[in-house]
Amino acid sequence: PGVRPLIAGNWKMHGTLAEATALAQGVAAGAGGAAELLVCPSFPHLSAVKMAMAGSAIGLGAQDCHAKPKGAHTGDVSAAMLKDVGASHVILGHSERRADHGESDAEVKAKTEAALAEGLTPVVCVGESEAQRLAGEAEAVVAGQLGGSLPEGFARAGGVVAYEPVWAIGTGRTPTEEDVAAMHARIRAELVRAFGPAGEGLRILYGGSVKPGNAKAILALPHVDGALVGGASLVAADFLAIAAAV
Ligand code: G2H
Repeated sequence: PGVRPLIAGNWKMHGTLAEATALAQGVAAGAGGAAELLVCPSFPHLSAVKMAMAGSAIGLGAQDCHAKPKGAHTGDVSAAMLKDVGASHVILGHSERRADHGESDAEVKAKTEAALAEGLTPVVCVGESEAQRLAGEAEAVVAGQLGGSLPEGFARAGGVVAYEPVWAIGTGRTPTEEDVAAMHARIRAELVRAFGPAGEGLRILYGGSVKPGNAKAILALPHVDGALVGGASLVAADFLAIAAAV
């Protein structure tokens, strides 16, 4: 209550330019309601998606940025470049990047600082592996990731945290409602500990196999201020159904 929910679509490495454009048009055509909407296409599709959503209030996010403002970094993209093509947000430290590219908390923190310096809103992802959950370490792991990944200016800039248990990503499995609620309460406590009262107003998204069928129950939980949606965000009607479950 008090925090406007954010429903973010993480399109990952999917689709053609034509498909991304059509998806953006479909989302824009059906947008409305209580939630703020954000879509995060791959880099080559950002500009076209921005144009396809022109006139809508839907935010545009990227899925990564480099920690440095510019330079000899072949294949990388700076926060300034994202800002320049109209992005408002950037997802950082997604578990797929932590796994595929070995991104550490320190690197995620540096990237988050770069995003903040450009006025982009970071969506910083954290989450435990299945082995860590089974070992009873989930909350400690996530608290450690938050401590290592969130820079000082994060709260001032209205940064977003996404809790994505790695074992729930793209698997169709989700934690129990109790486990989601407990983790989000812990994340809230960590944010307040780190940032004081400003931590109360920051959005904490849940991500991992969110679908139209489970969105309502998840979004009703305390300290769940929205969702980061992967697979289901690739179908405009499903993404909009999740947004309507807020
Ligand atoms: C988790 C999520 C979006 P999915 O990565 O970030 O993907 O909804 O496909 O589990």
